[in-house]
Amino acid sequence: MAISSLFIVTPEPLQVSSATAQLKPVVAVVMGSDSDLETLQPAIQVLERFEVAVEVRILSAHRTPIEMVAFAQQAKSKGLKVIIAGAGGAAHLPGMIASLTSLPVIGVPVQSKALSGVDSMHSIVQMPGGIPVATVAIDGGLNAGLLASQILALSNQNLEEQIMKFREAVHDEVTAKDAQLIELGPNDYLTQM
Ligand code: RP5
Repeated sequence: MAISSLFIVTPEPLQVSSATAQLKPVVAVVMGSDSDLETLQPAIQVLERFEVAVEVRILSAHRTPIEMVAFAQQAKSKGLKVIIAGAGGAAHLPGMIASLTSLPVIGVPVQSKALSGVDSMHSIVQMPGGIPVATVAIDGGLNAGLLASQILALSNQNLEEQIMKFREAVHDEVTAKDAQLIELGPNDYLTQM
């Protein structure tokens, strides 16, 4: 087994069934720019892995505010349950969307060139009282997808079982690495990383 990290953990190959692709989306993954897509991709992939139907959009709080408002206002009536919103820099998108819907919004601060994403994180995490946004780590797309899944799993036992299976895979990956570290010792382990 190669030692390098398996994240995103894939004990089974990622397969999006055509049935999932046709389902009505319950999670939206929205981003301020296509340059954010790579950061959001782990969220999309883990949701698809759990067969959660996803809508993916580019909606900018600054560049396409009218489209962003329309999306947020219609989100609940369209059947969406959770919104993941990623943005970088002056990252107003998650907060603006949260102000226009009662759906839970998970913000993903995208690493910016100038300030390494600290600007994005502060913009997203420092919401004023009254309009919450749940904020994951800078570039924390995977955790955003997992958190959205956990929210949906409150009323979906099958999904909860899949999340627990995923956690088992995460656990097994670490214990396998631990065993290999014990066997090889740190110097040889490092050369194989
Ligand atoms: C934000 O500005 C986007 O979320 C993106 O992270 C950042 C830079 O956008 P581009 O200049 O790459 O389009 O609105």
